[in-house]
Amino acid sequence: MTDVTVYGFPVSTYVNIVRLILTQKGVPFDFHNLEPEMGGASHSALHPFNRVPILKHGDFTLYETAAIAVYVDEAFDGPSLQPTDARKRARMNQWISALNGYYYPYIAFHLGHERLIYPVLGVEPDEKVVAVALPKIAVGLEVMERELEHGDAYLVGNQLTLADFFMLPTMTTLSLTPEGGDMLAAKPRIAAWRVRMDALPSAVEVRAMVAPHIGKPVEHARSWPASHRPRY
Ligand SMILES: N[C@@H](CCC(=O)N[C@@H](CS)C(=O)NCC(=O)O)C(=O)O
Repeated sequence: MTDVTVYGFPVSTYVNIVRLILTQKGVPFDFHNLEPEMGGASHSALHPFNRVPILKHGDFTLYETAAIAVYVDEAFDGPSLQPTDARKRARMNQWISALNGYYYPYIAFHLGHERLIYPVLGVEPDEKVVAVALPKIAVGLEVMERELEHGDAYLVGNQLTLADFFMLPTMTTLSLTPEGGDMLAAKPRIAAWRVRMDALPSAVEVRAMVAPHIGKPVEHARSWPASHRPRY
């Protein structure tokens, strides 16, 4: 019995950030698969911008992953995933903002859609979108590799923080694309960080939730070439 529900579609990068953080905190939750409702009235009632995830905790409903992540960390027991030191917390928030602004858009939204989501739906990939994304992704990977050069276990020193959980699903998506696999092969520190992250019991548990849905059509994405695809 739990009073926490995550709403979203199963392969969503942002949904999986929230599932990872809840699992890491030891918070039991139900998952409501919104796939058949995406874009409809019941979805809009939960998220006025028609995105996922949405978190319900009792009578409290919240959208936007950064807000949900901090709420979960602060509202529930379990080891804190936010540093107490102001500069380290700022660094964590820098990573979260960078994920939202630079990593997720080029890796998941552009490359991931063209290579992983559209082909399964029989939609021809737009190679121009891929070509524009790749150099942007290369910059992001160089930044991350450099930051990990200090020998720290995680993105903000040796404390596992929300930042690591924000980055993990996007890096996993990248690794599933042929271009991403090649780019990551040349980044040993990111590889070591991924091995560490993937071995966390929370990551193992969430991977098992997602696995049955990998490679299956995301039906509501049929409208994305018209609504979401960048035009160059
Ligand atoms: N700013 C939002 C972004 C969430 C987002 O873009 N989610 C994607 C899935 S990873 C989504 O809802 N896509 C559905 C759609 O656009 O139809 C957040 O941080 O939660």
